[in-house]
Amino acid sequence: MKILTIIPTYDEIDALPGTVERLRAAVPDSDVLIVDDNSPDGTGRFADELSRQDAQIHVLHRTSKNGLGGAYIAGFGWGLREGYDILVELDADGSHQPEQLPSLLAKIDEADLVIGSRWVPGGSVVNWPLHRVAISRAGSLYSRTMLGLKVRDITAGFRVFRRSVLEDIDLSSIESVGYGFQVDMTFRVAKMGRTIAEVPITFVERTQGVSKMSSDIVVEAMLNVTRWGLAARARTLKERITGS
Ligand SMILES: Nc1nc2c(ncn2[C@@H]2O[C@H](COP(=O)(O)OP(=O)(O)OP(=O)(O)O)[C@@H](O)[C@H]2O)c(=O)[nH]1
Ligand SMILES: [Mg+2]
Repeated sequence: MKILTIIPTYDEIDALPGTVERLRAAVPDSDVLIVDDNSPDGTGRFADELSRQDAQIHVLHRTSKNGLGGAYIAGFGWGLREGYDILVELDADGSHQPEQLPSLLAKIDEADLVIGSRWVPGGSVVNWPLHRVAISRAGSLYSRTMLGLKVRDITAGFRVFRRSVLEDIDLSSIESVGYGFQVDMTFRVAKMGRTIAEVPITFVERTQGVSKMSSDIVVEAMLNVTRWGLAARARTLKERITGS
């Protein structure tokens, strides 16, 4: 099984070295793809340096900051073309601990998508203020209810996909940039009837660099979830009325 871990970066020069080193030690079989959006702090040049020193590290440069969703879609495209079987999403900022990746990978035999979850028994968050916990839990609960999903941590960004599930999703039709991207992917995988498993993780708030989370990203996710949820309900109602 060929594994690729995709790490999107925007101004992560302080955090990226530790994350990559830990990942290479924790899962030596996984190749790494850093997707950098022309970070002003030189993260892209640093990533090139890493890739010169280690044949398993690759870099994809994009011209400007275009959101986490766009970075992952570009990374998935690259990974599928290069023939990887398993594609992993991992933040650069240390929130997702590479040492926990083996427990996610262990579940991919049984599921098409494995989510590293903060909100299943055994999962937790370190160093989050109460309001971040509240936003994340409320966001997951709202999305779960609106979209009829069973997943507890829908916005989570520590994930493992089988290539076949990514091949079956029309990645070019995904517009969301922030958390909405993770929700959108979860919804699509579930609608396709594919299996989703959640594995508990300890999510550690970043101690280096600057968060790219913004209220725009939360609002985008909420509006999209509402739109998708209502559209799904309208479709069900129409099917009931027309009997088709
Ligand atoms: N390539 C690329 N990467 C991005 C972009 N926005 C965020 N990222 C990366 O995506 C990962 C998650 O971003 P964060 O800023 O940590 O967002 P977050 O985890 O929602 O917010 P915090 O909880 O505050 O850390 C990090 O590795 C970022 O560098 C972007 O526009 N382009
Ligand atoms: Mg983060």
